[in-house]
Amino acid sequence: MLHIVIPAYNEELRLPRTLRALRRFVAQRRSVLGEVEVLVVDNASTDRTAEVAREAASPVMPVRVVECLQRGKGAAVRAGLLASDADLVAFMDADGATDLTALDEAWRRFQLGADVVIGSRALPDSVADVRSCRTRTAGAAAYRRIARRLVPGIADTQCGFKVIRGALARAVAEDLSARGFSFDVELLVRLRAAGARIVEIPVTWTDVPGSTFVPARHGAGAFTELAAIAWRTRGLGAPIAGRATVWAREQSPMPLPAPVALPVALAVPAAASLLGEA
Ligand SMILES: Nc1nc2c(ncn2[C@@H]2O[C@H](COP(=O)(O)OP(=O)(O)O)[C@@H](O)[C@H]2O)c(=O)[nH]1
Ligand SMILES: [Mg+2]
Repeated sequence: MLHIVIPAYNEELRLPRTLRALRRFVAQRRSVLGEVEVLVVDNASTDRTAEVAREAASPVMPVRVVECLQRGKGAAVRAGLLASDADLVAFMDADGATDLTALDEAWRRFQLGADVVIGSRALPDSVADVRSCRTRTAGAAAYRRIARRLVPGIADTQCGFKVIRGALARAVAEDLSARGFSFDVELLVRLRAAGARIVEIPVTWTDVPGSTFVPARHGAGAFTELAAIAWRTRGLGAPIAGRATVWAREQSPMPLPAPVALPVALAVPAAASLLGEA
């Protein structure tokens, strides 16, 4: 069984189209994917997000609404992962930016032994129609440089499309503390530390207007959060050898201190120096 988590904050306009496309896709792939349920995580929306999600439910593709009162994409995805109980859990954005054929490729990679399959807009075969403003593009390049220090070898940590083996996703989600847009980096650091085999696949990605990421509002927070992640996960480092039992709760890393709220002026240089960038 596959659960697809969609974090959603005020997505009444973008979600219906995404759910329609997903339903068509799931109907075509039923024999391969088996049962598929969508978990829309309503992140304290003030619009009709929950209603439009429920309206999209069908026997082919049930839709469950999970409430998450704590704001932030990270908080929403975490709530969705913890609410799932499927063998495989995917998450993707409400805008449907990633072409759904990524699920076919992810499925194939799981058959070949992957534990985690992440979409990437930065591989030679990726097709990414990115139409960001200059501030976001420049910020994204700086962000990528720092993120790569935390998860070396991963070209695109921020693509909204990721699929994880269910038990692994739930074990790792328990420990996630990043609540904002940088949670992907913490997720990847922790998955790697758990010994998971992470495979990055090229995706076709279309820029969908109406992004909830506003550089002026979320940019600084994303960097601050990255610094906090670097600090919190500093002991995790190298993957644990072998992978048989690493997902058991008792083997999870030691408890970590509460999130550090650094002012951004300190956070970016701090992140850079923690990561050897300074
Ligand atoms: N900005 C924001 N997005 C959230 C929040 N909670 C969930 N989300 C969802 O996170 C996803 C972010 O994707 P999107 O807005 O397309 O951002 P982008 O793809 O990075 O430009 C969407 O599905 C949002 O609805 C939140 O508290 N704030
Ligand atoms: Mg988007």
